[in-house]
Amino acid sequence: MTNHWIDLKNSDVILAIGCNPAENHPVSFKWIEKALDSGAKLIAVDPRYTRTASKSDIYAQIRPGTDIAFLGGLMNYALQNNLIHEEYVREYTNATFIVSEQFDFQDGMFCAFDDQEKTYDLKSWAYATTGDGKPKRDMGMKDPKCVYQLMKNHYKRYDVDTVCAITGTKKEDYLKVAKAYCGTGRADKAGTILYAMGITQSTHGSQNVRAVALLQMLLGNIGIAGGGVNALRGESNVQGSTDYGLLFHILPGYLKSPEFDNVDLKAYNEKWTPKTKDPKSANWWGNTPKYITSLLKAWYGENATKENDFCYDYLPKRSGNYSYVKIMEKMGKGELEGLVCMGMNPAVGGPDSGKAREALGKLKWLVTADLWETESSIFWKRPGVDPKKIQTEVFMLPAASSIEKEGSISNSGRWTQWRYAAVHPLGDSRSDLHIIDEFCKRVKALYAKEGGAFPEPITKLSWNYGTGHEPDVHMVAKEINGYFTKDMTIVDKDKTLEFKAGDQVPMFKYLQDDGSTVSGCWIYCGSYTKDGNQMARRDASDPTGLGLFPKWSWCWPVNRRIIYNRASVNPAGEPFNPKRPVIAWDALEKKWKGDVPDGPWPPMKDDKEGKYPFIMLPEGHGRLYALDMKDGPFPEHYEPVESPAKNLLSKVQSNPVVKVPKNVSSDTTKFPYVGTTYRVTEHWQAGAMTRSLPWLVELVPDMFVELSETLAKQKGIVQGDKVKVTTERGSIEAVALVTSRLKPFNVQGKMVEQVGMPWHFGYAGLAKGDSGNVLTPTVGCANTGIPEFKAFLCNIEKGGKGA
Ligand SMILES: Nc1nc2c(c(=O)[nH]1)N[C@H]1C(S)=C(S)[C@@H](COP(=O)(O)OP(=O)(O)OC[C@H]3O[C@@H](n4cnc5c(=O)[nH]c(N)nc54)[C@H](O)[C@@H]3O)O[C@H]1N2
Ligand SMILES: Nc1nc2c(c(=O)[nH]1)N[C@H]1C(S)=C(S)[C@@H](COP(=O)(O)OP(=O)(O)OC[C@H]3O[C@@H](n4cnc5c(=O)[nH]c(N)nc54)[C@H](O)[C@@H]3O)O[C@H]1N2
Ligand SMILES: [Mo]
Repeated sequence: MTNHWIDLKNSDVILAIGCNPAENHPVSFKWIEKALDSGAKLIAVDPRYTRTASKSDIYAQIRPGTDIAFLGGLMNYALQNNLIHEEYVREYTNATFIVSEQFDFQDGMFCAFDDQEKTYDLKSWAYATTGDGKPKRDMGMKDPKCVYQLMKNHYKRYDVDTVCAITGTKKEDYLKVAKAYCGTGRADKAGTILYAMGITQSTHGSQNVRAVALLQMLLGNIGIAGGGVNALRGESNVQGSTDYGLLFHILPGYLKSPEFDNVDLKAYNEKWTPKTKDPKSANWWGNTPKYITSLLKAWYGENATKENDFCYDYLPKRSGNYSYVKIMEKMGKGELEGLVCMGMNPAVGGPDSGKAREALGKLKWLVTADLWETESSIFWKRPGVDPKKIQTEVFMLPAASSIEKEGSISNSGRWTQWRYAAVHPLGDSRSDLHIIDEFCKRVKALYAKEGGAFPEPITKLSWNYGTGHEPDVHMVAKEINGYFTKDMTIVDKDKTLEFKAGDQVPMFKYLQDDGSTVSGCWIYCGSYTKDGNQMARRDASDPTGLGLFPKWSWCWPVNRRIIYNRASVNPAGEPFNPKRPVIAWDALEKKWKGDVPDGPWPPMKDDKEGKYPFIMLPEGHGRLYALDMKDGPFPEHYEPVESPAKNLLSKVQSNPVVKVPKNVSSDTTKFPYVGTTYRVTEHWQAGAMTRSLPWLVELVPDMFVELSETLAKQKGIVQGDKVKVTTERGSIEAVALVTSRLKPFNVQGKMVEQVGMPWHFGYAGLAKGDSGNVLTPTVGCANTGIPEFKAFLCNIEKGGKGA
């Protein structure tokens, strides 16, 4: 989230699109209700009439996978009806930037596409530059090649009738949404967009998120109280896990993981340190060398020296895609020997789970660290297989649950809160930290004894978290924050600061690229300082009244509660909305008041020291037009890979950059219905956590599928019937739930039915049932690889699998 949970109370209009907070983030709903109590409007955009929809002022039904059309239409509405926040757009976004002559868009395709490789040449989308290397701009936004005009032209095609023919939304509902939401383009109104899996789980998921950001920028809604682009993060601490680099393409703190041709630290820094010629751009990623060096010092300690490139050689280099889908593909081909699954259940959670279960059987060994026996740990005795034919050796490590261990946890609003163990771990179960610590120590000892092809990345690791039975979680947290490795004097403006070797670094602006600082995750620098563990703070004072609670826990970066907050003020530093100021420039004291500003510099208007507000981009301006998305600078509507409809906007049916596997089918005679998967309050994820608890099992005991009254009638299905649902991947059996919450979509004049289902079931635990993911396709987003779980084609028949 750019903002945070409590900030929802400051919104005038809340647009929940592709998320169902009432069921999946129930605590957040308290803040939505607070906003509603103060007169805010809630809009729910969802294929199903959900519990969130039931509390909304406006509900708009949308066909799965068509959010770019929906959001693009809203952008068009705002642009055509002069509802944008013009000053914000002109000053803070790249609307005024002029794009290179080469850029072009024709009938669904951007320029420079390689049909063989299915990739675009991203360089063809660059900005046009002036003689001194700065981007060319037209502050009047009239130049036909400026981003504003290109954008206006692009979304002109997204008129209300076309949009509704694509999304299946009723025109009157769509117009209500457009009017209410685009009304937040005024300086004194705040609109927030909440999104989650209905937006991301798509072959154009990242472009869906971009569309959300574009609309928010046009309306001047980023950086302000009650605004923002707000992803409702899923599992507790999923925010923390991405912050710490759990994904293959990033290291802790969103540093890029090295690519194969980043041959040494110099080459890495060259590639990943953006440059700018504009003195008004803070270009914060310009600090990359400091953060990567401090990270290497955290990992390799005294072994990391300037002479040996701080052990950069020990980092793995990537030359392809190592996302979940690719790992499973490799596993299926027998190319992986072993797999460690810590708190993960791929036999149920991943797409095409029939294939995933087979793939697990190709492993020599599998380790699961979990609270429960899961479908993954007993995949070898799943229904329909002969355990004797599966050779995989499975080790189950009992893990301690969240309430049995101490440590930090980061919520969607980037607040990192310290928690204490409430009870001792049950039986022989151990914390994940303990398990990893043991793994590491033992593997290190093995490499030290036996050597190997390249043992140094392991043997040279600096690994010391105390001598107790449990590793010391405070030592880990202090290392993440970072400390000085030698005595230092730092001059910061008018202050001279003295630090001793071993002192905690107070904030990331003091991190260095010469080995004199250690920091395990630069964005968390400031979380554990000489003043102690900031994450454990519990002071409930709220001086601004906006719910920022600056002394409650700690939030990255530098305890800034609303990021990009310099965009909440005009170029002179005055809040756009004086009633809800996040920050304001005090010209007498020459400093910002309110939230921690996005950098200490004076307002942008200041000729000498002023800076643009979007400090993480080299050009300092929010990108209405992106330079680095694999599938285009503007989000463009494409159909999901399996779709009942032809793309109405161009001849390009689905995302051209996505490679499509064999086992997908858009044969609507075989698979006439749109299938979609989602969560229910009573169950959690792949189900290990809830299908073993008798109380929850009693509430929702069976795998079910939901269908409309019209489809039920057509198929002769009644409530409680056994039904069989089939896709190109496989079939499942479930109990029918006939409901008026699901309605067919009007797709270009033809009614298309939907079949909805949870994905929480499997063959382990107390409540057993077929898994929704037997049906879903292994095809993912062009930029992230997240699978298209929300839109596929299926058939439904009365009777179980035997039918
Ligand atoms: N009780 C409970 N709570 C949970 C979880 C759980 O399993 N159980 N899981 C947690 C996790 S890890 C996550 S990631 C979050 C996910 O939270 P959400 O994203 O809210 O979860 P979903 O129910 O998967 O999807 C949200 C909504 O998107 C709708 N949808 C489907 N396709 C589309 C589409 O194309 N466009 C739009 N606009 N909407 C669409 C679905 O009908 C659904 O109502 O929930 C977290 N909270
Ligand atoms: N069809 C479909 N599939 C989906 C989705 C969807 O919307 N539709 N959503 C996707 C999403 S958003 C997600 S996040 C994934 C989730 O997929 P998974 O992560 O595979 O599913 P979980 O059930 O959350 O698995 C977490 C496991 O961790 C264990 N666990 C809990 N606490 C701890 C702990 O402290 N330590 C350890 N070691 N283990 C612990 C639990 O018992 C559980 O078995 O599924 C994805 N799959
Ligand atoms: Mo998730």
